[in-house]
Amino acid sequence: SKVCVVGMGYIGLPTCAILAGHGLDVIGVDINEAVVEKVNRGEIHIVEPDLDGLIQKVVANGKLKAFSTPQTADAFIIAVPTPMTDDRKPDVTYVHAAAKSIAPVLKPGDLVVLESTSPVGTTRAITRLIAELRPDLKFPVAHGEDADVLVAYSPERVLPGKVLTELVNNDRSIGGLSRKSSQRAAALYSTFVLGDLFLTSPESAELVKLTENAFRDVNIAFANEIAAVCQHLSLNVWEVIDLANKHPRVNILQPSPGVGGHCIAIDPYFIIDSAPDDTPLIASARRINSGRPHTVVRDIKALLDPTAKQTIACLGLSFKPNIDDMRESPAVEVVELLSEIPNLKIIAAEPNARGLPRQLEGKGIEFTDALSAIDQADIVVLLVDHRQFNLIDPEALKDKRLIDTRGLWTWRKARKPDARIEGRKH
Ligand code: SAJ
Repeated sequence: SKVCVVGMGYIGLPTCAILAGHGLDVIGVDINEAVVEKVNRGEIHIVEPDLDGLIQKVVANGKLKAFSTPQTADAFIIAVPTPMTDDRKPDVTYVHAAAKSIAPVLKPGDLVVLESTSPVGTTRAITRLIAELRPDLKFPVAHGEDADVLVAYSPERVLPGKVLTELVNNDRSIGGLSRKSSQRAAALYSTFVLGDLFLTSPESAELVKLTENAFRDVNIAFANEIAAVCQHLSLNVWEVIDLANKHPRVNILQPSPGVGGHCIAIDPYFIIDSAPDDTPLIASARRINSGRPHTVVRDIKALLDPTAKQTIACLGLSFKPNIDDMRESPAVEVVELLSEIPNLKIIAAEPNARGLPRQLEGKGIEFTDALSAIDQADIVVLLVDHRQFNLIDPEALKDKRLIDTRGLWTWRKARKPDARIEGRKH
């Protein structure tokens, strides 16, 4: 059977690769011509381990072909971005546009699956949108089990950096607009998913996805709140959390200079927008996490001598360790805030990138490798716990004032060997 994947980004492209790798004929669609051309040459435009080889193979054997508009197929997967507007509301423009773009090529028996993270109600809304454009077809919004086009929501939940393994191994929720819709979607996913498939309603599946990311945000906010408490009491938060986590039913996440990326810092707002009066905890977690870059800058300012010219080394710019993605990165926000401080020379290092991200350009910030940044600096701030930074010789940091926002040097490497008495179960 033939599958048409609309959107060849961080989710769509790996999905194309996996489907085609399992022998299905795949049509990849993207409105960006450059992406279409690149994929048709067997190349990729995103960074994801092992994806390049797989795309090269499935383009070479003719299983994946890219186009700039949807083509006839038996199943359609929509995987386009759902960004947030400036007033923190979900922007479903791309999802609506993608849905409209497939309407002309739909035929009886086809399946449409929305995978994009979406506010509750989106799957039903786009089905109505398509139904208006195709009055000749029966959709499950008006015709239930008698519909001749099937529609479902099934969110992606893969971790960037592990997309190819998580696409296959993670369980999935599948919310069909009818029972037949869920079953058809399950049949499609079972061609490559080894995890379990759980059938539910589209609205529940939509909220499930948002809930997963809000859960992580709230839990990171908890760790960040404990970090603030520890700072107030002059205690080491890394030690406190580490020891609390020895409890069999406690599993606290790690404090950080903030929460970045395109999902966890955004999806909670989609829940808040749906039920503003019922989400004080989720809203408060967002405030805690988005205030973290300012806390780091406040701590740095406290170390500065306002009368002298000083140099600060900022280590790491990506939004989490061992990736190159600097979108919505709290590390970038910290550096941006620092660039407003007079008399402070900033040297940034990001071992996974070749230079500064656009929003840091033209601000007099130098970009170099970690060791030479440290060498020139009075103050060193660790913003991302990249594995390269773990290998830095403590000697190099000896005479520096340090701010370790990830606990890499101040706890993970400084754990006292005599602070543990092994129990007899070992
Ligand atoms: N972070 C902390 N402390 C922690 C863990 C993470 O501050 O203990 C920060 C990271 O530094 C980073 C941010 O949170 O800035 C997000 O990183 P992440 O690794 O937690 O998650 P993402 O954004 O890469 O991917 C998430 C995943 N969701 C969950 O784990 C619930 C992934 O499974 C989703 O598919 C993805 O969002 C998505 O696309 O929605």
